[in-house]
Amino acid sequence: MQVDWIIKNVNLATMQDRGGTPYGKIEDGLLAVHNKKIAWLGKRSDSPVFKNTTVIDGDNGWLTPGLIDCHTHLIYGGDRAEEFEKRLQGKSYEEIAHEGGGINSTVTSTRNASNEELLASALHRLKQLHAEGVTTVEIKSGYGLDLVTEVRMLKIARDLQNQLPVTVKTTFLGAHTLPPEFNDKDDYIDFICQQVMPEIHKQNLADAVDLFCENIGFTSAQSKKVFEAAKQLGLPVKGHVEQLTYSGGARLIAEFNGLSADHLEYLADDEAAILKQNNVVAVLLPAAFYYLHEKKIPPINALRKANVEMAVATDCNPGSAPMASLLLAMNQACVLFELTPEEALFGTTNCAAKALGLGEHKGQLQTGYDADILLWNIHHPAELSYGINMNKPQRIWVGGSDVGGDDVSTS
Ligand code: DI6
Ligand code: FE
Repeated sequence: MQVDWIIKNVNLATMQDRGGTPYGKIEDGLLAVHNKKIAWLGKRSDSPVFKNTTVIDGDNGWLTPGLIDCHTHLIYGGDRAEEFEKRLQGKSYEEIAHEGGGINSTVTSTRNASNEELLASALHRLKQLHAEGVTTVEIKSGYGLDLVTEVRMLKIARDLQNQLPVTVKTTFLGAHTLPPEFNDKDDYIDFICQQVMPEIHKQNLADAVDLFCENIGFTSAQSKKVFEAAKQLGLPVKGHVEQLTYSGGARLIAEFNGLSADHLEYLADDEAAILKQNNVVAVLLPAAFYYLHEKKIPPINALRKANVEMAVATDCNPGSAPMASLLLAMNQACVLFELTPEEALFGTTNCAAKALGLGEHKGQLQTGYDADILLWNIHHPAELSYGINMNKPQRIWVGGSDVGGDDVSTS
């Protein structure tokens, strides 16, 4: 068999669909890459003969799929450290939002920032994610809330893909909050549906449409209008729903066969089955829960029982989750939401790929899948959720190419 390279003396956490061994693990495995894809994987003792190929020694470490951060607001101007201080002096996230702070303070900073500034600060955060093994990232707009700035944000998101070896999926989040120049939420929804979304679609800047269905965001009737506009343009939908209160947004996403329902702290137990029936991935965002000091965790047992795919993401944003560490999100998912480390790793690989509509190409070590692969110097994959700032991948391959890692001395 002719391949570009193989790696042996390694254990594989394949993260293929569950039901088999934990983590889909294959000990003393071998993996072969050809033409940017995984060409073969299995037990070393079962492997075919690979002639004239580069052989890498995995030093008895573990291979996992490249990590996928399927929910971020990576691009924004300024920061909200002073708001963090106010919250610790007793003001709630909602109170700050009602006073014109919160998301709108970042909207002002983002509108005022140059493209270069926005790119540089987002690139810094993306480098942190990438150094931990993130090879695919979703990036939302939503801090422009006017046509010019939403377009700028999404163009910068697309451009980030040229700056680092990372796949970027973009999401239009026009329905994030009511911007200061509007008085009426319905008027604003009409504006984004009729003027902003079609233009963004025309320029091919968004892969999906998101919204904030919440008492400080938009009602489920307003959300429905946004989803209908997206559907007309053929764009898949997702949403920030049931985060701070119950709003019925998750049901709406299911009705539109959306990619994912994100946050879900206030999801009703019996709605888990509705998500499953409509193939909606539940995206858990424990960093926002942590920063906002929330009390109610998502109904994990109900989601588990209904076999809903659960993804885990950073939600990296300046207000409720100023955090650029997907491994820490996995740790928080375990400690705060009581996911198992295996579920957390499924959450940032297999399930995260499905949340982005990439389930056929990414998120698993599987023949024919993209060769986005990480090599970790660990004894067990649970270590990835267990340690805080203890692990970085030794080697990172994207589309089969070695793009670095923490230990280049093994090359
Ligand atoms: N929910 C979130 O977690 C982010 N947006 C949203 O709708 C937070 C946005 C922010 O506070 O800037
Ligand atoms: Fe978010």
